[in-house]
Amino acid sequence: MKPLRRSFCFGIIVASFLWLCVIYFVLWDIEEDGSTRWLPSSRRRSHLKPRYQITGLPPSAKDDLSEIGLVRNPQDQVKREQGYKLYAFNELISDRLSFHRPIPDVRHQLCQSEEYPAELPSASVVICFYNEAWSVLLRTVHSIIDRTPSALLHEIILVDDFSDLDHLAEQLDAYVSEHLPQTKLVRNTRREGLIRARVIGSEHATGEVLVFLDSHCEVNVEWIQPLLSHIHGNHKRVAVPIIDIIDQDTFRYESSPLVRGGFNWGLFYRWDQIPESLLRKQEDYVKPIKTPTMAGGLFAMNRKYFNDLGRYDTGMDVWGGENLEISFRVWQCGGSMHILPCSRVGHIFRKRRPYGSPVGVDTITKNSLRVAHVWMDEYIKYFFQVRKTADHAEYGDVSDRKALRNELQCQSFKWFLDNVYPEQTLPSDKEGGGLIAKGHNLIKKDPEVIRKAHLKHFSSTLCVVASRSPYDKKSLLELKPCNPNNKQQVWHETFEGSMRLMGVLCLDFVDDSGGGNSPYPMLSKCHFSGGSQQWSWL
Ligand code: LR7
Ligand code: MN
Repeated sequence: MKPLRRSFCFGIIVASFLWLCVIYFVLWDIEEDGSTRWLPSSRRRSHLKPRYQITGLPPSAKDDLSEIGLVRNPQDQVKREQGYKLYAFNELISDRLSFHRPIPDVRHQLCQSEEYPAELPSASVVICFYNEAWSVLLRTVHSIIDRTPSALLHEIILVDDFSDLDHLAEQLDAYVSEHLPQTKLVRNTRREGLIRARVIGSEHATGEVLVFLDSHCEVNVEWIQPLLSHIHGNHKRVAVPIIDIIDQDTFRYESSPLVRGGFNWGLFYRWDQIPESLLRKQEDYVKPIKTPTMAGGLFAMNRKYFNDLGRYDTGMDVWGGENLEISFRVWQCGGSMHILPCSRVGHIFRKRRPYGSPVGVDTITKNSLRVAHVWMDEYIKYFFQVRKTADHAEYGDVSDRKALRNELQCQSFKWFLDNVYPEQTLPSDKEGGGLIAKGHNLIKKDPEVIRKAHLKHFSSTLCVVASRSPYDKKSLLELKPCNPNNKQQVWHETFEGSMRLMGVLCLDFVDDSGGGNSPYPMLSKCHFSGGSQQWSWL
């Protein structure tokens, strides 16, 4: 009996050790600074994980960057810290990677046999940048030169939005003139913000098609052909690639799933599931997919159409809102917008925006107000319902944009919702959630859960739990010692960005500042409309 009991104990110890390893790797995350935290990070953005088989990704591609981030000496340490401070990504790694590095071809396998017309319009690629990292900016440009057939690349236009970092001054002039023959560098003489900077870039362009990209991208194999083919012969189409993820910490290039653009009533862009009816056969994964909106940074559009349609609202400052504005405008004024799944461009997603705004912190509210006043008709009330404080904010004069809408004889916002975005639901007027379903629309009852995890406090061993019961619709929240076995501490993160305790009630942000209280979180019935129930990872 004795040896048996010993080996039994030994077995238990081994099993527990293995179990701890599993917990460690599944739930703990290693932070930028080397510390660990309990939450899975945005780096493992599982809502951006592929839903279908990735092809062409070599098995070693996941590991080949593991050595490259090592901090070997104090200079490395400084570079790393400065990089995170200035750009919110790991510049140390970027600097060690080639401008011409290979990236995995993550397209659906059917894309490989896709054929494109021999004659396609050529493109002016416009890239605006403000204080971008040297190696990241140049890798963006080189990836375009390396992976775009020269007949299709009319030129690259770099618009410097009044950066003040040294390497972007003479050093960049010299690099462009020595190494980048097809590239024009335009310098703004004051900070315009990305919206006016793009308009300035478009004014310097002479190609038939405009392609806009952010300054921290890498284009993938045959990225431009699907976009140009889609626009060719039908100039009122706007073409958007799938935006893959370049990891801000490791610079790994990771495939994104096929999702499309939506928005919530606070006028924030969100990723939506593609309705199942559009994805029945394998071929559906490579065909153009109608999208109500786009993320904003990466798209192709006929240049004349861009101008005729009113370019951008140049009354918008710095960042935000222009992506929904141009999406509404395209659809409401007779155009269309599609995602071309065989076109893939990687983009560095960051946890924070590393720059401020010279005209005030909150340009997103001003810009969103301009969108709402010009394009949303009576639906503007839902915007104010969600963004309660916005109606006191300044948004300038929008009369010229209203005149543009008249001149182009655009459709109503109701038309847009009915015809382009019937999946959108309206927020409720009633307190405490509930939904008004629009006509035939079904509300997704069982949203996809991205992950289940404890919400752990950063510097303690406490976890967020309901102070009453997880089934109590008005329960406040409190911190209690984490217990990995306690189901009542498990939050389900859903695709739309809601956090549901045990998958039932939603983490809600109650802004009762009108009543003199500071905002606080509580549990509420899930309303599926983003806003106060949409959470993102910082
Ligand atoms: O004042 C500025 N001037 C600029 O030239 C501020 C920024 N910029 C440049 C900047 O260097 C970058 O190249 O403009 C580009 C976009 O700025 P980011 O990278 O800070 O924006 P983002 O990627 O966080 O934001 C997304 O939404 C923005 C709303 O205004 C723009 O439309 C971005 O282009 C857009 N990016 C994408 O769509 C990539 C996918 C991200 C998602 C979702
Ligand atoms: Mn960006």
